[in-house]
Amino acid sequence: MTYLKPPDAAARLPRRGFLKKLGAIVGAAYATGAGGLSALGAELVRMPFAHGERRLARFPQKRPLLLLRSWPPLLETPMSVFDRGVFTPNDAFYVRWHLGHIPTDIDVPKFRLRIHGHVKKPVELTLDEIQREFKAVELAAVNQCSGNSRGFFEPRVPGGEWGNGAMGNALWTGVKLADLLNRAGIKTGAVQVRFNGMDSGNVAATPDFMKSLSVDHAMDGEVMAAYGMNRAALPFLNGFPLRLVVPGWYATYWVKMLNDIEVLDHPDDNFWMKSAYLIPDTPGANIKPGESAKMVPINRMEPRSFITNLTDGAAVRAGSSTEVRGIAFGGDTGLAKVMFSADAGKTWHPAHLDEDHGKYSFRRWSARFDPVNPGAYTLMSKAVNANGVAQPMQPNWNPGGFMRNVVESVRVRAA
Ligand SMILES: Nc1nc2c(c(=O)[nH]1)N[C@H]1C(S)=C(S)[C@@H](COP(=O)(O)O)O[C@H]1N2
Ligand SMILES: [Mo]
Repeated sequence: MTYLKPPDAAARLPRRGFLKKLGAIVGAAYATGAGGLSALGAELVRMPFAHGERRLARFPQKRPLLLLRSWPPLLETPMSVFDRGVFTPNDAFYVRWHLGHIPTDIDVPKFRLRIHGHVKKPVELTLDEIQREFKAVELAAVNQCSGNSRGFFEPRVPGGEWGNGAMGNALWTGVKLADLLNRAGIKTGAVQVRFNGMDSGNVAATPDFMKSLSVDHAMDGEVMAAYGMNRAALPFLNGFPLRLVVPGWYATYWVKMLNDIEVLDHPDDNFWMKSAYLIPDTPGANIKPGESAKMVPINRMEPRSFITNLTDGAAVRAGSSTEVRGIAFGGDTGLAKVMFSADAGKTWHPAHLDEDHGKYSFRRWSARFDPVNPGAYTLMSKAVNANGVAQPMQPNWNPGGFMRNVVESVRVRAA
């Protein structure tokens, strides 16, 4: 798998002009794509919610992306990208980091993945050993931030005000986490496995970003340590040289720049497990504002679907047929069907599903829209997954702004 290796032994995030370009403004060409963005001159694009003005900024190895925060970076994928195909190109893939110190320079031969803790034999592996000594596996899977679409929450909640583009789908290449753990040998009494990356806070008091999975989950044969993304090395900002892939689970567990795996004989009570990323333990993580509930760590994803070729305000021809298309995913399982409505959810028709890239992948869907009469139409799509879970018609709410998966609508005009 030499094609996955960076060109130089010492991989470096290209820095030339980087800081100068931070916040760089690009032309309105990018601002007019599908997905509810509208151009505000050449300078800004606007997400369809309050405080939704965004610049497009260029970061290393990335095309211009919607800028939420320059450092640690929060970069969102414009929805128009999702209309081009079910695999999100690496240079368009969204970016989310919590902590200020992110390595920009990695000496690959010196890189080591440590596996230690409650194991029979601690091990240290080079990237080369991981690539040569373990069986390579590939899986298409959606990586979605827990807070994707938080900007739409009403009442508003604190946190990054993402539109719908804090998600992406890639073909991940790597090794089974179970194979890595078996090399070290898990001791009886182990309960969780904790993952840590090479990033850290700028001050020592900042809790290091670490996430844990149960031993059973870590050993399920699906969770991967990936060194390839769409058959290329991971971009730095998406976790070069190695990241965890937790199919069907929210991206907070997909630890980037993974270099430390610790098997624990007790439940992890670090800040990022105990205090952050908690959801109400209710269906759809849904509560009323002000209500309290038992809180649990966020976990499995819910089904979602989006219309990608038409945006709010689009004009179509009355008396003729328009193709409506989009993407959908089942969350923690495959997609059973996508339903399409052209009358704000009164009647639904099954959409056509394109090629299946596996149960954790985006899948393309399409439907015909035949407006007989001129006027306003509200288009909707609803994904139903293989467990029979459907997107709800009412948005969920919780104080973290997590797990939005309501049926989205696009209002168009036939003339
Ligand atoms: N090391 C490290 N891994 C991390 C994070 C982080 O801050 N540090 N953030 C997590 C969160 S909350 C998200 S949404 C995803 C984002 O993945 P991406 O930047 O590749 O899109 O990375 C996850 N892995
Ligand atoms: Mo996230």
